[in-house]
Amino acid sequence: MKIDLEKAVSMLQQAQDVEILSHHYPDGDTLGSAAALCRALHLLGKRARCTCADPVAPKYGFLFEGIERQEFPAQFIVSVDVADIKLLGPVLAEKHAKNIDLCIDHHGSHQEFAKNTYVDSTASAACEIIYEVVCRLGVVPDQIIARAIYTGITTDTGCFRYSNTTARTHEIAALVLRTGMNGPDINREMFETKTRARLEMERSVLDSIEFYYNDRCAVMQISRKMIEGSGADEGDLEGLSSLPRQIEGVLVGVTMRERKIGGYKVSLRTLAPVDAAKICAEFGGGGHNAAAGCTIEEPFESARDKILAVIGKVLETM
Ligand SMILES: [Mn+2]
Repeated sequence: MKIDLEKAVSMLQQAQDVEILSHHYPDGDTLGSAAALCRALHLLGKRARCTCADPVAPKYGFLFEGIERQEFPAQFIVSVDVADIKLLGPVLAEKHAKNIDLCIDHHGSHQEFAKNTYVDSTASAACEIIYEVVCRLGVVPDQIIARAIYTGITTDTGCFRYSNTTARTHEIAALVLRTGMNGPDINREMFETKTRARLEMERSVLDSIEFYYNDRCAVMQISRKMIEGSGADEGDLEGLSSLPRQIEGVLVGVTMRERKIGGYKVSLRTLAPVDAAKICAEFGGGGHNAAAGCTIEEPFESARDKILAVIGKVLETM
């Protein structure tokens, strides 16, 4: 059932022993949302903990500093920034197929799976919504909450550069910065500092880029061999998918990442009027207008050709 923000807040107000679920391949937004909400619930005297199928990359470790890890049987389960139950990862998706009480999300392509769903697709990040939730719960954000919210917003907006960035995005960023938290430090850590493994990844993925449709589409490959050869972890891979679209004239940037279990995780970054979510929907995926993803369980060449065929049809009309 779709609910409004007020109802979502009142459910959290009444909830006890809360488990907060993030999506797999966790990014700054799903982790920032979980950390901020968990901290707010602790400040209200409730028990709460964060759960994710994949380990938290070291660059996001600071989000959970100062948040005590609590063990208890969960009474209330809430997911944050999860557009589709599949995105919890296979194990958690099966475990929580029917028992998620509340879902808070900002993906326009959201596929309902929870008992109660609040989606605001105008929010640049789930963290924008979580900021509202925290305040409406009566919690004054401290620096732990503030930096978690800021991290989610800055990572989902590419440091306030993407088209999802609104006046509201900047307003919330300003409000959390007023706690005295250090924004520039977070942005340096998220966008400027790279590990050696990350640099090696960039070297090899840039080399893999191929152009199609009069250079309006660029396809980049991230193979298991590249990942293993560079020693990259999940955090080192994040944001690589924004590289193909940075090329002048490219309307569709495609990143094809080979999965451990075979097949490819495909990430699309597009410029208007190309709708990334619509293209990914053809393969059972989704996301936003400018950023979306799907999975194609085929070897590289056939997976690439399948996505290229759909992209070609879209570009043909432009
Ligand atoms: Mn998000």
